[in-house]
Amino acid sequence: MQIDHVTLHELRIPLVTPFTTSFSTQRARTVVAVEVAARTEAGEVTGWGECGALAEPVYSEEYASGAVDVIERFLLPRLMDAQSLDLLSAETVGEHLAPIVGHRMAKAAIESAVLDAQLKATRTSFAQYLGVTARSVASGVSVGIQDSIPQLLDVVSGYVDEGYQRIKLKIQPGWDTEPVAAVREAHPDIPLQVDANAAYTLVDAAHLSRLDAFGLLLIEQPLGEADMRQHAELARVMSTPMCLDESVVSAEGAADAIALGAAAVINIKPSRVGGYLEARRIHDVARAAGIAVWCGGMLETGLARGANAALAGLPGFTLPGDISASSRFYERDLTTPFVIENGRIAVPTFAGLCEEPQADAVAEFEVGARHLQVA
Ligand code: OSB
Ligand code: MG
Repeated sequence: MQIDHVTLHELRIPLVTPFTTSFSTQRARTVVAVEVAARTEAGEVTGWGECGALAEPVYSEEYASGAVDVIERFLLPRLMDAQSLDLLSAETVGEHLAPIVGHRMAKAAIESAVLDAQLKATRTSFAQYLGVTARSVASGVSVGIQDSIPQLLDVVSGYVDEGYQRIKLKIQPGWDTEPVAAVREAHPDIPLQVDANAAYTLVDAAHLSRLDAFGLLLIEQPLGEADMRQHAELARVMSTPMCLDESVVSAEGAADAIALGAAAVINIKPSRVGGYLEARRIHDVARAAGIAVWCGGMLETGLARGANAALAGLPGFTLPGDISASSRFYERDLTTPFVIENGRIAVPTFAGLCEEPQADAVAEFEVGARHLQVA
């Protein structure tokens, strides 16, 4: 494959409701989307890749405008060196970009765009590429921190009525045992889990253990990103299964977390770990170790939501993912919206990772674009 032209789109898409986590309140999603125009044996194709980085470095150290900078200054030049030797394919992107440290969400966006182009050129769906035969995956929803418990109960009931099969509550100090108790009381049988986004320390172990009373599927990332040993210690005092998100950014890290007893479950977010190919490797490592995984999200648009659904069709994804309908976050998506049907999201059958975004949607939400002639 030869890439002739790359466009870095910066979009700002309003959310249907603010999304509050322990680290921020978001009212809109800033999305960097990489568009590559490539020449392949099958002719000219366009590929798209979404960058998971948020506008601010609050979930991880990456942020949207930083991703634009590192893509333009450091990642694309590496790719172009590779393509001058005719070594470019989706499977080699990771190796070409490996000399640049970190910046996994930026790398994932490029790998996704190249993979999308490659699959479109060969008229292959992402599910076919992965060997996924599942036609749909269970849909879970991530519920942000609310202003009050009655409001939380309203929001959760709305999602239960829409058919979501699993509820994830964001928690933080001061918003944990009470909201969880209230939701559990209102929905005694709903699969329920919590996500703290690193808002606690090991000193809170006794307090967090009070969550054990609510029959949760798991507790996600209670402690800091670097606190692997402390997560292992907390896992020993809690009966709720320990799940890592922020702390696992590679297959090697997943192997370490499992060996240390820091993770009984892993949230696999393709963007966090550098792309779908590394996400697959983490799935393989976890499955071999008997560790459950599920597919997390970064408020993906239609450029990545379907690819997440396809990934979640792999057999190790035994828990419902944060793979909700487009309408969970967006009134208007960039592509045909993903819908929830009987609590499930369909695994896409179109070629590539995503549908080509609608030009008028891109125009509506675009706040900036960089056109890079690279050939
Ligand atoms: O920790 O899982 C998280 C969104 C942004 C950053 C971090 C997280 C989240 C979510 C939303 O929980 C998941 C989704 O996309 O539905
Ligand atoms: Mg999380």
